[in-house]
Amino acid sequence: MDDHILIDGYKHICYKQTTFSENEMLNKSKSYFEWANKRRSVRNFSDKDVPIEVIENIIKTASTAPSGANKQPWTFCVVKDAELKKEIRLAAEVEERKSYSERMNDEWLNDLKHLGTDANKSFLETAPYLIIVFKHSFEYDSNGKKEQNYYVNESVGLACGFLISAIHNAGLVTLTHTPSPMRFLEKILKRPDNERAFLLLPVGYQAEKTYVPNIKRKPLDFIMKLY
Ligand code: IYR
Repeated sequence: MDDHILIDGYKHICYKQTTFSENEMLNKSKSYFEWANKRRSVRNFSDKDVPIEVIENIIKTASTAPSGANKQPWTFCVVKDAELKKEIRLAAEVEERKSYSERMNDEWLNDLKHLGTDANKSFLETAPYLIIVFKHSFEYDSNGKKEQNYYVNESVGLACGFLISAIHNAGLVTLTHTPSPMRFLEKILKRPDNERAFLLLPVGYQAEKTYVPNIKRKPLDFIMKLY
């Protein structure tokens, strides 16, 4: 018999968060930060394969994120097929060429200079997997009637954060790629009309020799205000 109560007729199960001594908490929070601070966005991938079970675990982790009314308004499309990856790369590069030459203004292009990005997206073919995250603007119930979702961008953004962290935890790398507009992904992957492409993440091992820009994270004084 499980430990539960009814609140307004709805089952609530007993929840117990594991707690630590203050000393353990200090050590754990510090080492978690140090581990998180090692993560970098990487654009150079090895083509070495990764077991699909690892990708499945990463996606299950992403789906533990909180969401508006617990609607979990997301689909994670995993692309391993080489032909499909090529099709996505070609379509992304069409948009990216337009973005770099027409859509992004001088300030934006200038802000990106130190990252060394351009319209070439070869990583979309090299990485063993592409995870394309779709947000559900709304749902269809079993009768085809539309149902609302809530805080969809916040929810899916949180799930993507969990996803990126899980990828880092597995010793793999990724990059938040946002070829804009992203409607081509809905067409190529034949997604239903309640789904909108949100983020594209290539996932795999980093290439043997990888360099990343020497960026710095803002110090605590800049990002935290204690009241
Ligand atoms: N989506 C483009 C451009 C780009 C935009 C931002 I904001 C970045 O931080 C990095 C790149 C691309 O992926 O190249």
